[in-house]
Parts: sequence; structure tokens; C-alpha cells
Amino acid sequence: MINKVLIANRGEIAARVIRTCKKMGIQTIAVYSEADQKAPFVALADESYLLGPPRVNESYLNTDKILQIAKRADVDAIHPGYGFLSENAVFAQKCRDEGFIFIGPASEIMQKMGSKIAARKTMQQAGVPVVPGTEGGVASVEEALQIAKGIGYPIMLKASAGGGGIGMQVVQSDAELAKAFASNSKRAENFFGDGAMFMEKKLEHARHVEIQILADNDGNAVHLFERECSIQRRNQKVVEEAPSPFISEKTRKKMGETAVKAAKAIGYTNAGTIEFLVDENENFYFLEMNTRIQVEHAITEEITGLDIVEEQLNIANGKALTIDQDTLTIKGHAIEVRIYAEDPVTFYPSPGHITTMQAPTGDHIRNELAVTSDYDVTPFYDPMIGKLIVTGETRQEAISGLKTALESYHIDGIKTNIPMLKAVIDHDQFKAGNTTTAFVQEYYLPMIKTN
Ligand code: MV4
Repeated sequence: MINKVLIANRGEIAARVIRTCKKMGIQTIAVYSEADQKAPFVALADESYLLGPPRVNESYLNTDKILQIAKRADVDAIHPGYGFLSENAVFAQKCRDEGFIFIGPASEIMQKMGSKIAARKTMQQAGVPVVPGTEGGVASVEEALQIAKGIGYPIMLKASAGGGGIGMQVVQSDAELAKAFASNSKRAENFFGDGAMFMEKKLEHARHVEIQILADNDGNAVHLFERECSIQRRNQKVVEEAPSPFISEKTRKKMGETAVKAAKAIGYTNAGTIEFLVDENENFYFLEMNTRIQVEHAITEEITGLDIVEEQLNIANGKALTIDQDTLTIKGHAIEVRIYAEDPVTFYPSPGHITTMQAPTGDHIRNELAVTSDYDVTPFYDPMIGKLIVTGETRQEAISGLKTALESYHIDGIKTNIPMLKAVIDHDQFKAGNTTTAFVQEYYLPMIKTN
């Protein structure tokens, strides 16, 4: 029985997990670095422990320190949030070996999904369509060039251990592929200790549509519909919405059922997300599986009325799901925008001192914030400082509510991407639902160049 949880994370997600724990009467332990002494999540927890200096290896990635604190604070469970240690199978196993409940799936499954080559194989075996591409890994440039003849350009060269776009590159020709192969493999080796590469056909004007699933330890699994997250810059999502403005009810059902089938086939437990690319004809192809709670989980909560963190805690407690797929429905529309401390033109992080932070409020507005007024955004971590989630009966209502909310959002002292967010949601192509993976390239970048 979980009575005390350590949140091995920071920022808005730490605050978010604490909120649900409080609702459920669960004690919370925060861990924080020297750079986060004044962060809201530290004050929100029942107890908080200093990890050490800002550098992630000495703080949020320091598994020994985190486990030491978990023992000292006598917690039952560890919630990893997203990023940091959330998809680290070794850490999940260590937690369990030390007698803690790791809030996530079995470490074997995390490991399998962490390797994109293995995940592709596993999903194919489970009857899930994958993006056309290599059978397994590609060992050499020579092999890559040979296989490229069969796939045809453009090709997405990807690192098996990749994440955040590291080791990933679009290549248009043999010459580009030959040049890109070694450098991307080396980069992946440096970042993840694994330089294994694979290739996929690059799907143009596709959409990134992901299915949220929940699976318990009794073999029950449900899907909570989709999120469309095609609008990204520098391999980070910027705008996410649920439901997708594009897919039909028939495709939605088929994708949901496929995701549930896949989750069951691999013996998945806890919350997870299966990412797909959807082409113009609504064919969908498996991309990867995320074995953590995601940044954009809030929009799914808004359209289903569920609390995904609560579901995670119940599953981790060994409880059976009480949600029935047939009674789940989508209510309205939700859009999330991520507020980053960054330059809206260069997309580079822009840390500094926030003098005033005033997020909009209202019936259809939800804020998930990492910062307050009079707060230093440091350069040590991801520059996301908050999320703004706006709901409406319809997509149009959500967009118009979001526009108003963004207009009254005040952050002084640092640069943010709010001008970008306003431009995106005010764009005719966005309003028309043309939210493909090419959106930023084709619509946003040209817009800022002419201004
Ligand atoms: C792709 C793709 C097109 N074709 N793979 C980006 C993040 C990672 N999780 C998967 N991603 C993609 N993989 C193939 N074979 C398109 C994306 C993609 C994307 C690419 C460029 C610009 C924005 C994008 C947004 C979402 C997904």
C-alpha cells in the first residue's frame, strides 16, 4: 500500500504528482538541486531533501542519492515523472531491488521499448503496423546504402536509443546518407552509450498521433483516445490537442484497439503511450512507445475527466482498473501549449530572472506551472516553465479561449515562446486543422522570416 511517494523529478510535473498524492492522502517527498531551492514544487511537498549541485549527474540523475533519500524518508514508492530517470530500466530495477514500488512498467518492458529497433520488432510481432523500414539494425554505411535502394528517399535515419531528436536525421540521397550515418551513430553512442542505427521511410505531411493507454496487473487495458502532437520545434512538442482534428471515428477506434492489443501482447502495466505517424489516407504506423507519464497527459485528462496520475498510483498499488472502455467518451476539445523560456525566433533557451508571472485564469483554463514571480530560470534544465491547457465544447471554442488566454499571459523579465504560440494558433492552417509535422517548417518559419 502506497502511503508515501518520493517524486524523482522537478518543475511542473513534480508539482502535478504532488497534487494528486495530496488528493489521495499520500505523503510526498520532493528531492531538489541547489538550483531549485526556491521552486514551487519543493514547498508543496510534505518533506523535501537537497540532492546536491545543479548538474544533473549530481542531482536528478543521481540514482544513489535518490535511493538514499528514499530510504531515509522511508517512502513506499518512487514516481519518476517524465525525462530524467523515467525511462531508465536500470533505475526502475534498482528501486524494486531496494524494496520500493517504481511507478511505471516492468524494467524488462522499459528496456525493450527503450531500444527502438527491439520495439519495432516487438510491435510487428504483435500485429501493429510499423513505418516501412529496416528489419533490424543497420551495421554499416555499406549496408545502409544497400537497404536505402529498397526503401527509397527521403529516409529517416534514426538511433535505436534515440530521444529528443538525437541521432535522427532526414537524408535525401546516397551522399547525404553516407555522410550522416557515422556522425549520428557516434552522437547516439556519446549520448546513450548505444550507437545502433536503423532507417525508416520518411513520411511527409504525416501527423504525430499518440494513444494513451492504461494497463493494470490483472491483464486489463484501456485506451484514453489520442493526442495529436505534430507541431514541434527542435524536436520538442509545442502544441498538443485532443482529440485529433484529423482522424475519423473509425480510425480512432482502430488505433485505440491496436494500442490496447499491443499493450496486452507485451504484458505492459501502468500508464503508457504508443506513438504513431498517420498519413493523409489515415494509415497509421507505430513509431515508438513511451513508458512514462507524458508532458501532454493533461489534455487527455481534460477530455476524459480522468486523473492519469491517480490511475498510475492505483495500478502501482495492484488495484484493478475500474474504467470500462465502452463507457469512456470524449468530452469536448482540449489544447495544450508549452511555455518555454526561449527566444521565439531562434528557439534558443533564454534563462534569467522572472519578475512577474501572471498566468490567465478562468473556467476553461488549466495551468501547470514550474515557476512563480520573482524566480530565476536557470540554464541547467529543460527551459519549459509551464503549460497552459484550454478546453472548449468544440475545437473552435478551445482555440478562441486559448487565444484570449495567451493575450492575457504576463511573463516579465525573460523571453518566452508566447509570441510563437500566438502566431501558431492564429494561423489559418492551424484553424483549419492542418496540423502536420511540416507545420513549423512550412507555416511558422516563413512567417517570422518576412516580419
Ligand atoms: C518520423 C517522421 C516522419 N517519418 N519518422 C519526431 C520525434 C520522434 N518521436 C519521431 N519523429 C518523427 N519521425 C518517419 N519515418 C516524423 C517525425 C516527426 C516530426 C518530424 C519533423 C518535424 C516535426 C515532427 C513532429 C512529429 C514527428
